[in-house]
Amino acid sequence: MEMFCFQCEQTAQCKGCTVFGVCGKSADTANLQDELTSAVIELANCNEMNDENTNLIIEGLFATITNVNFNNKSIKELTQKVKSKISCNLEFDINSVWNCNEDIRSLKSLILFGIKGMAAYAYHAAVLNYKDEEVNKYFYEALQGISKDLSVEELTTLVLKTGEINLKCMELLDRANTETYGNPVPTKVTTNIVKGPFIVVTGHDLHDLALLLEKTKDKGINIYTHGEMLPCQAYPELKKYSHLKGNFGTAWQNQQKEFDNLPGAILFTTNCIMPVKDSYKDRVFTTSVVQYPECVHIGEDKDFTPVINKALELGGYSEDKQMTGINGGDTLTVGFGHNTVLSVADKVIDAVKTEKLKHIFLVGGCDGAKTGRNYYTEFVKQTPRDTLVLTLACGKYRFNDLDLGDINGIPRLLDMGQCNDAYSAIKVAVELAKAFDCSVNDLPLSLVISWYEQKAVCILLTLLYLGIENIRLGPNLPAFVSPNILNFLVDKFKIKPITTPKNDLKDILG
Ligand code: SF4
Ligand code: SF3
Repeated sequence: MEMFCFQCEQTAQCKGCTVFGVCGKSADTANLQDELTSAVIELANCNEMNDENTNLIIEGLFATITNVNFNNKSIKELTQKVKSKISCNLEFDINSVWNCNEDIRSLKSLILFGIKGMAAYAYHAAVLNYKDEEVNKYFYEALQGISKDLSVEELTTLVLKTGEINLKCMELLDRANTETYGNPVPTKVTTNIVKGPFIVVTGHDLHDLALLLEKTKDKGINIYTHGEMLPCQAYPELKKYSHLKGNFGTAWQNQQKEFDNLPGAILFTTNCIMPVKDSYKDRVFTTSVVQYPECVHIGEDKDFTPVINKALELGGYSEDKQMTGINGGDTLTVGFGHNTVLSVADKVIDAVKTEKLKHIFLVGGCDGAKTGRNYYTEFVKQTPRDTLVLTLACGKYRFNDLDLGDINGIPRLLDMGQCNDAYSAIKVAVELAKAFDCSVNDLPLSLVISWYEQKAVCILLTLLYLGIENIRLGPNLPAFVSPNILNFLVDKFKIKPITTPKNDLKDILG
């Protein structure tokens, strides 16, 4: 075996990538990422918590998320930086986790992959100067737990605590984003591209987008969001820029096709970057934790000059270009975060009471390459007209160009934002439960989740920590969940795999 990685949904044969990553990660890169993870665990065990150590832990974990960093040189440099700070002689090798008893491995993987996702959220919040002592402290506790000889019970407690702390972390990021850029407001976004030079910005980092918008405002360059950047169009302090023109393309797994010979520059601020093809390698730029060999990296000075120059050099399309989402629609509506949805809570409650609204679905999570993922398109298409669909994260590209109509003036499809905006969905569910004086599980609400990478893992753990039952998960169950741990999740939380849209809808709606 040349490598071992089973952290994402597309892992080879639903077991593990052992020769080369399905994501394009080579064995070298995978092993360097393992070395980085081991070093981060040593640091968390040996050192006191301080800002410098915490930043290294967060960056180290974030860099190993699926489709973030393919650049061996930068992974080695980061590992050296972490190693140079380690203040004791502990030697830890993450392979000891991959090789241990399958239930322990499963629980430790849930914790490790969960805190990787949480590290991404903590990183975005920290960029905006929002930090939380409890969140930061937990990185050390969880990493120590992974290296210790703990029982199944002790590890299960840590798994659920990961969900608890991730809720705090998502709340922190929500505050960071909304206090810095305002509360998202409903906004219609076009998928069409105007002629002339342009830059496509992808990933999850609002701060990078804000900086680029400011730097390009008088340059005759238009900016388009892509992937998880789409919800940024709804934040008042970002949408105020008139050259933020629309959204380019669909979810991450289509980038090799959509970026092929693109006459514009592309800036990656986070995952998901796929192996970059020669036909557009010269126009891909990375920043923050994302890196790809041979692609220019914009460093901490955030000097976007090379991106701007490339956009000007390429010149964009010579005529306006009509483009659509995967179902043929050319308008996407965003901006239904907790603030907007709760402002019409009375209407929603009234519609439920008068039976105009029978059920609410949360259909969200990651998108991915598996063909079975059209389940989510079909599911949403088949939801009855007296139901609402809340959505978030990049899985929504499967259906966000559909016009589902409205109920009492409330659009039936409500885009709550990025994956981290699962916080909004939770807040809305909790408020509705209060209004109906019942538990979240007793609401006419069902969660149909798609997962791919580790941010989805921490969100799932948060939902489990909150005691939310009957989550439908797809397109596959994680390879790192052992049969015993799966039985536990099924018994305690009634978690279930998706089947077919028709069966699942019938089961949910009775
Ligand atoms: Fe395989 Fe996913 Fe790991 Fe990539 S991230 S090596 S696809 S399990
Ligand atoms: Fe998507 Fe990569 Fe997970 Fe933020 S961009 S959700 S997969």
